[in-house]
Amino acid sequence: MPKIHIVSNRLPLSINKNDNEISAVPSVGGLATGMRSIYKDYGGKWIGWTGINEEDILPEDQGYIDDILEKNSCIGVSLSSNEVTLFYEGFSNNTIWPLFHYFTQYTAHDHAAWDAYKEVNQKFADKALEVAEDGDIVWIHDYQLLLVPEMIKARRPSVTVGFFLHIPFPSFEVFRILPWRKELLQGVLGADLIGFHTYDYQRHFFSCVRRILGYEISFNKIHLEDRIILTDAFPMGIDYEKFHKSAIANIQKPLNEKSDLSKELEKYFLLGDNQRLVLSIDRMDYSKGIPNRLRAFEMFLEKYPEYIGCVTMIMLAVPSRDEVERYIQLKKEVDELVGRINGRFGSINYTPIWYFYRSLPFDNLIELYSSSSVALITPVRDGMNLVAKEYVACRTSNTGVVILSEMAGVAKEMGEALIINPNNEEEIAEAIAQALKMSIEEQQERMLLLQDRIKRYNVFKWSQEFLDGLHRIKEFQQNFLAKKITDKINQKIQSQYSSAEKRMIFLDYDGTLSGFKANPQDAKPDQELLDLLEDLQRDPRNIITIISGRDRETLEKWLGHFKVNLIVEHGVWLKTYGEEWELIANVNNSWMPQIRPILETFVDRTPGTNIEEKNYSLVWHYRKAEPEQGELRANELKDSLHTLTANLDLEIMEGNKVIEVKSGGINKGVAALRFLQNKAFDFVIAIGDDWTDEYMFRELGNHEQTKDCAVTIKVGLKNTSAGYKLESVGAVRKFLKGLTVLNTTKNQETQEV
Ligand code: GDG
Repeated sequence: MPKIHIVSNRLPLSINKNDNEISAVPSVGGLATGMRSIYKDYGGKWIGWTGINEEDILPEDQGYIDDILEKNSCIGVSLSSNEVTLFYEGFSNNTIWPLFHYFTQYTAHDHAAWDAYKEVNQKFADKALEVAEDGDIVWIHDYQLLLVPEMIKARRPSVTVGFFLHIPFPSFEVFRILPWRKELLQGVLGADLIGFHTYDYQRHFFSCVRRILGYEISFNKIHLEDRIILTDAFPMGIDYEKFHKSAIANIQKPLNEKSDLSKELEKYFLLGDNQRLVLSIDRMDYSKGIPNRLRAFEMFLEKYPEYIGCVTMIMLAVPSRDEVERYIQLKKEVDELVGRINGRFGSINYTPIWYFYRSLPFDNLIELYSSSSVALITPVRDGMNLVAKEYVACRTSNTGVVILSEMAGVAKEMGEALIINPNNEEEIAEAIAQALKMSIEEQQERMLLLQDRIKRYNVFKWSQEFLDGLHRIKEFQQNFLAKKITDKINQKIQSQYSSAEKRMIFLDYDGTLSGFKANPQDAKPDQELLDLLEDLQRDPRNIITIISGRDRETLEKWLGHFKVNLIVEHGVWLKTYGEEWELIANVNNSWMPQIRPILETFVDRTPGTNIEEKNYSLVWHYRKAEPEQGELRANELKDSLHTLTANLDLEIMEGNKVIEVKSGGINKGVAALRFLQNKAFDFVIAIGDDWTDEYMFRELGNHEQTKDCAVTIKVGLKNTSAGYKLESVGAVRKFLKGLTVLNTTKNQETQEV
């Protein structure tokens, strides 16, 4: 059974060193809870940083730490204090964190931090590679480790790699700001499955992948050069039962077992029937919208003075990154606001805000969730926000109201909450009043729906769905690779090739022999390709035909000096080497004046697009257009053309970022057969990458003369009627090179004989 390994910045246990004493405490966070059962059940390891700087570990501590790690199936990544500063506090928390939460003004661009990020990501990857064997699954978590998927995939492609991002993925306009945007995207794309909390984050990611790297995306799959990968939204859940049962146990606790906090809360409720608590829990972070929340609460007390004295906000702010200037400033602002509000509305027996700047034990957390009438959750950005779900799980009476920022991922799943814009303080103030006035029936109606959903899609279901996604994409990849040319198949083709006396080699040009370029003229043959064609044509048994959608002039200019035949404009023109161009079929171009204006309107409305006029076809190119708009317009154009061309005997062809209109009845298949007619070839190879080549694959595969001796090869991973697949232009060149080597060997042998 394949093992499942987890990689995250921190391990599921916290190793601390206080007064030279080492201690370890299991983490209680959602990630640790969700993953703990998985990696242990599947015999895997958890790879992460122990939390102690390398320099602080004495040689005598090491054995003890190793022991703890070993017992918990963990592998520690050791980091120096400098690495922690640059990789963790630096690039992770000073660059990615603010940028991904839309705080562009806080985003640092520091080269030393980026270098450290790369080096430390490599350290994590190396540790994972020490344990991950062929066929294992490695599941990597979060923004600190964006480069690890690619680092693992490059060294061990047989490992299935999953990646989950716990924070938002920002829109293209924000992500593009990063100087290292390409590297980060390439890094994550090493994964086979990439998971986000919401479809919005996934959508933003797609947009960045399309615009920055130019990869094609269909539904939720991304087509890389040599792989297809899957992305999906998996909203993370909580261990619902744990929270729910703890809340029940809390109610049933005998007085002598109650915590001090619990006793204080009971005293508070004894003050009167109207006493209500509004709860706020977060890390002290600028993304959490704490000042807005406080100002909104102030506005609420101002507008609804009847609540002064009986509504109290409990604010738990857990210290975080508290040595960083920005966080010190935030803390100062929050302290001042709390002081101002308490000073303004407080009295001897009323403190409007109970403010805790510390972390509380789990049991206290449950007590707060259980006792509060309202959960006030107003982050300005939040990947998910588990506090909202935990509050719902603890509401054993099915009452209570959640006020939720629309900027938190969790808002997508909690439509029954009161959804607010965190920047609209007035709206938040109104929502607090609405929540406090809401009837018990309405509260229960909303709460039951929330509970039902959150209970069902819990953290275990979440992790299981992610793993199912990984299996799904693996299966899909395997099916897709079913036609891949393996070493064994390659040997078979080579032996057929070697024994053939007269071979025809059909080669498409763009996307087959040469990669796509933004400007089509830049795809002219490079030296490697020229050498390759030179080697292929040298063998007198080979006849090479370049079969392309390009125009006559370009191909003749680029390749006319070789001993090759040319078929251009998808089969309109044909040129046997040494002879004149001939028209294959009776085509006309009288339709062009009718169709050209339509294409022109699309050019006018879609920046970055242009029209190419060939002798017998018109082509609308949209490779340089903004990708989503390009796709949208391409669909529109196809629609318009289909209606208009119905009576004109035209064909509308969709190539790679092109829509081409040409006279009907001509295609690469018809043209290829024309070339083969009455000629005794005993071996045919046809290689092409887009659907215009499918005509050729089909004709060669079905035709009496060729069906037994044609090897048809599709470049790329899409469905095809070709017999085989090669993943990229590089692979095509390597494959052909392999054939030319056979030429040389055979020729040498002949000479030696
Ligand atoms: C990321 C994303 C995403 C809080 N105070 C105390 C305490 N907590 C616990 C809560 C909750 C967790 O911390 C906070 O969860 P969040 O979801 O709000 O945020 P993070 O885990 O910091 O960060 C976030 C999450 O990953 C999961 O993908 O939701 O958007 O930023 O579980 O209960 N726990 C204890 N004492 C406290 O004082 N014991």
